[in-house]
Amino acid sequence: MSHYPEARFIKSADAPGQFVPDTGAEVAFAGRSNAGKSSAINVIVNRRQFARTSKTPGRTRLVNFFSLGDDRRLVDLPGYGYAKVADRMRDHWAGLMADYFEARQSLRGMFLIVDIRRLLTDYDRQMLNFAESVGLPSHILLTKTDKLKRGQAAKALLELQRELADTATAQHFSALSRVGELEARMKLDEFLDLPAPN
Ligand SMILES: Nc1nc2c(ncn2[C@@H]2O[C@H](COP(=O)(O)OP(=O)(O)O)[C@@H](O)[C@H]2O)c(=O)[nH]1
Ligand SMILES: [Mg+2]
Repeated sequence: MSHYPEARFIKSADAPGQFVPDTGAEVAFAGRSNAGKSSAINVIVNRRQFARTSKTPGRTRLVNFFSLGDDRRLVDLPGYGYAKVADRMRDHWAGLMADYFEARQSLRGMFLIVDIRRLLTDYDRQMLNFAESVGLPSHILLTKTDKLKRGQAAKALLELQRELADTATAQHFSALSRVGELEARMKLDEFLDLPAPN
């Protein structure tokens, strides 16, 4: 049984005019391509194939809105990170992200999905900056922890937490072993329950 039984895809947007009405509360999910964002969303919502794992042509470049019921939303943000993204595409992406973070009154926080073997990339730092610039809390899922030995995984999390200091919280996660599933869901609910910033 899903923790969000009413979860459903609403729509994809390529420009602010296509965003869904800005009411209620939403949490944005960001992550470099292939970090494991779609897999993490599927585990948190507890539905196989909810946010399609890997490449749904087109969708990966769009802002995808999902309803969680009760005017609460999960928003799957476009990632980049393939070496050869054209400058023009990257500019469009940066503009769309800036518009999204500045426009959304209903935005309560960001989940950033990071591959534990890669740690923070320039993309991740940009996303943390977007959230911080509009005063939003960020939470990092250090995913694919199943790929590392326990000691290595613990060390990676500690190093990340030291680097982040107060800018974000972080936890271990694995879509494969489902490590961190409950913690992630609790954090998502916590963000969705935050009051609107003034
Ligand atoms: N071992 C392992 N593989 C994962 C995990 N999460 C995702 N993957 C794999 O990583 C690849 C990219 O995952 P996907 O969710 O599509 O990444 P996205 O591009 O960020 O949405 C796929 O082959 C997944 O099966 C995880 O926690 N553990
Ligand atoms: Mg994906």
